[in-house]
Amino acid sequence: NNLIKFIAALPKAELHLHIEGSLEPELMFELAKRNKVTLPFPDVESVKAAYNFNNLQEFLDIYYQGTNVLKTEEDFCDLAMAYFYRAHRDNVLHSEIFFDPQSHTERGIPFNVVMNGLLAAVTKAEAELGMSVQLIMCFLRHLDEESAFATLRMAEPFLDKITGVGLDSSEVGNPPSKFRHVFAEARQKGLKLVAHAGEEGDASYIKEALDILNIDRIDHGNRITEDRLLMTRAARSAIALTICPLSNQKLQVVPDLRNHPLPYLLRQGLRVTINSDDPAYFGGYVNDNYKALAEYCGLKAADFVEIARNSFLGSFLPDQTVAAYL
Ligand code: ES4
Ligand code: ZN
Repeated sequence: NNLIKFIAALPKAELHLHIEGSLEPELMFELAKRNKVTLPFPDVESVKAAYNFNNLQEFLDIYYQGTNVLKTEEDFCDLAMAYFYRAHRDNVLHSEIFFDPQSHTERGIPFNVVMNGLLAAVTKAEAELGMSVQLIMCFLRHLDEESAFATLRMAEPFLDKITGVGLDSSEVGNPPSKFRHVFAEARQKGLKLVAHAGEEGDASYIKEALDILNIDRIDHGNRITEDRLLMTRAARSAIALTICPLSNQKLQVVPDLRNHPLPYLLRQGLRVTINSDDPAYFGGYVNDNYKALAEYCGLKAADFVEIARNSFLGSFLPDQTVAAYL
């Protein structure tokens, strides 16, 4: 109980959060009503009952379905504000949020609508809550590289407001190398690079993301434990891993949290962080994810201090700003 309070009071950064994955069923119904969209569920309870996933794909199918209620700038702003208020309550001082433009442009929502809505929320969160926020635009890896290039071109007018690009969606069968050219171009434009790797895919996906895409941070990366040399390399280069315990449990990546690799990775000197991924779908925001590691893996206050510190060290904030948080 003291540890729970300690976790709640720790200043932290969140580095792995899909804004579309923060869409709570209550807001989903409100937006469905506002936009006259018919949901395949009669009520909030039956939506929640459907959140039982055996793997990443089962989750993604329902996650993309949820995004159908998002239509206007106001919708995107409301979605993001709901997350910022919630994260602020968890003492999140800085957040780097993912968004999936292709899941919206593919269903006819203009790129600018997504951007303007999210940017309005970022401005509001910075002013009202004193949070800092950065945007990371993700490419959907189940789509082809040409579609990712088209998305990067649409982002051109907003590049000063986008910190980096990422890679998400169905991992197995869609290796990082599929996106080598578009990541190289994003790098040339001065963007930071991240990629989901080693969530369901094996350690070779992490190695490719580092060697071929030149990523600055690894999203998930749990399966790095399978490659000892890669683990040593990650520890030496102090590359951050954005680990999401409740996500791993809900998607059966780590069915029993008592077997979660995070404590081992921390002891091996890797820069691990704790994040919520898709909190509306996985049953908890960032503090709940910290708590899960306390409860199931016995992590202690000093471990959480290190992890919270890692969250700022692994962020894309300027060095001076990071130093002020440590
Ligand atoms: C995601 Cl947990 C996860 N993995 C891959 N892609 C995603 N998109 C949203 N959540
Ligand atoms: Zn994710």
